[in-house]
Amino acid sequence: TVRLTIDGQEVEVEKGSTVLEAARELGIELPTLCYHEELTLFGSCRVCEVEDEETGNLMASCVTPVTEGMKIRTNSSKARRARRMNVELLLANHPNECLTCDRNGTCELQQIAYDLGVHDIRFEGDTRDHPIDNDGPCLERDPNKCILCGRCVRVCNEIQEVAALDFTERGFNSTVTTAFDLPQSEINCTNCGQCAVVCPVGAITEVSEISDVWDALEDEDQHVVVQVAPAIQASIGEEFGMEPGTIVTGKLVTALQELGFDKIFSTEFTADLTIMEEGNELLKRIKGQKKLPQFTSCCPGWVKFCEHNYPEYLDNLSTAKSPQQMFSTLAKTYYAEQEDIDPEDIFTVSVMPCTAKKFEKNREEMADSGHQDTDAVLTTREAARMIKEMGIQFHKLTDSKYDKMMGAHTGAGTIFGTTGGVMEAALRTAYEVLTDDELPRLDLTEVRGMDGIRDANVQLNGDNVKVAVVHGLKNAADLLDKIEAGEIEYDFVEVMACPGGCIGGGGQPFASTTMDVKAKRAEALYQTDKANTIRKSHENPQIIKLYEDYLGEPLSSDSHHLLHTSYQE
Ligand code: HC0
Ligand code: SF4
Repeated sequence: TVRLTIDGQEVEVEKGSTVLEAARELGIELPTLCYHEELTLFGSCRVCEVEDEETGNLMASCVTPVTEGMKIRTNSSKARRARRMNVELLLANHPNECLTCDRNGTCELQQIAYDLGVHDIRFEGDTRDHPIDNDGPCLERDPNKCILCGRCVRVCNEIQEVAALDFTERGFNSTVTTAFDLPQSEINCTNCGQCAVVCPVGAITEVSEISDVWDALEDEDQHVVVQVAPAIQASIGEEFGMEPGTIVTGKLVTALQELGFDKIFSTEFTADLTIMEEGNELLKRIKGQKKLPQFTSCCPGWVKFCEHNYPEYLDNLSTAKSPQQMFSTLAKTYYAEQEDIDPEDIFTVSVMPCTAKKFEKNREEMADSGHQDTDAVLTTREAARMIKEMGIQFHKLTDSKYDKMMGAHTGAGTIFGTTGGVMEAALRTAYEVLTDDELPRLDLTEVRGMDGIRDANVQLNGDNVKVAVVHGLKNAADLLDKIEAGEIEYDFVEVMACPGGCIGGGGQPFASTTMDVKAKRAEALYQTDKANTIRKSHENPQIIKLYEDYLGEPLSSDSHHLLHTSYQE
């Protein structure tokens, strides 16, 4: 360990720690912009500068390693002036659009400028005039707002191993962009949105579909149906000042009623349906009819990653559509028929923790109902914004329940929202379908947790089934490479593009990109599962009824037509 003094207080930290970490150990908060605890150190923004008491030198605390006997002052006037000046320099060529910026109120630069008391900007900088990239359905990139902190570049390289973004040019012309400056929608970007989540300012945001949804809600001829993804209930409360992991399912349903949706349903319903289809597909593959391992296919970021980088594994992807897409197809077929509504008049909205779901809905295969199945996708942030726009006092709302039929769900559907949840849900059902016995233990803790790659052996009717769970695309790539090299072998693998699974999705509240926040959201979903009286997908009474009344059985020809899809190299 190393001992040092910060602002007169002694602290002992591990060798190799940084001054920033030592300061945080003492509860001293320093402003940061380029720093992110899940990413490598960068040290470009210098808003975390502190002063060495002995030499009077300034240093960026986030990249300076501690040394024995060091004496640091974080709040000397020299350090404070330096930090303020660095922020002024950033602001000197930053567009003055705070009031209309998507990140107004959640922008880290805005907050730091306020906290450091930046009142006037002494430098006159030229503003930049780069074109905005909003070609695709998911993400919008405004390089003029970019402060070159490199968090997006690092998350895309280090966590996702996609490397879609990088710095180009130098000095004033320096910017972050794609190879050949192509639109982000035309490259290998998976639309995962992790770059947007870590961006401290408004340089990368989702493409908003809020106005499409308002239009539909105001159109009296449209029957507007909304589905809410499992992860939303554990995170949207944060947008209204609640603690991460506060479950707000009932309040959210009430809020969506107040917004004017005609029916409020849950994606957990079709998560249960996915298990029925995907689980039976797995059993079929294990009986030797198709390729193993089977990979889950519900995460559109992962699907696109596989299409781009591992096309030789496309036959291993489950053909089951994601719950979002199964839901929308059924809303315009099964539900339309049951309720006697012309599917032409149904507008389907989903509230998703994800930016890639906006891409998924636009895939040309996603029209099995005879119409585009999903009409609009709102991220958690967009849904919260609509609730705020209506002036709804979210925390004061009473609880309501999802509408019947496509709102019925089990605990298995709920845990889909966290890494490992799809696997656990699938195993609960596969076990009982195969063995005809009741599962001795419902909490399959082997596949829980936040480790990047987890695996387990499960006994299914005398067969040893090897399963694995990965989250974060770099972890997925590592696993695939090992499979390819013959180093490991699995029967069933769950892949989620975002660290933590959907609870850490690219559409989630900004304030919380750290693993401990994600762990709290995950824990909340597990608790919700535990509190449900029905915890296995095949016991969902509405799913049983759906098969009886409409689909026949899992993998029937109707199921194939409506609930399964194909992939593109
Ligand atoms: Fe997910 Fe989903 S669990 S991808 O993580 O499968 O986005 O929450 O809605 O579709 O159900 C996201 C979350 C979903 C889907 C479900 C799956
Ligand atoms: Fe990289 Fe994901 Fe951002 Fe695309 S959306 S640039 S893959 S981090």
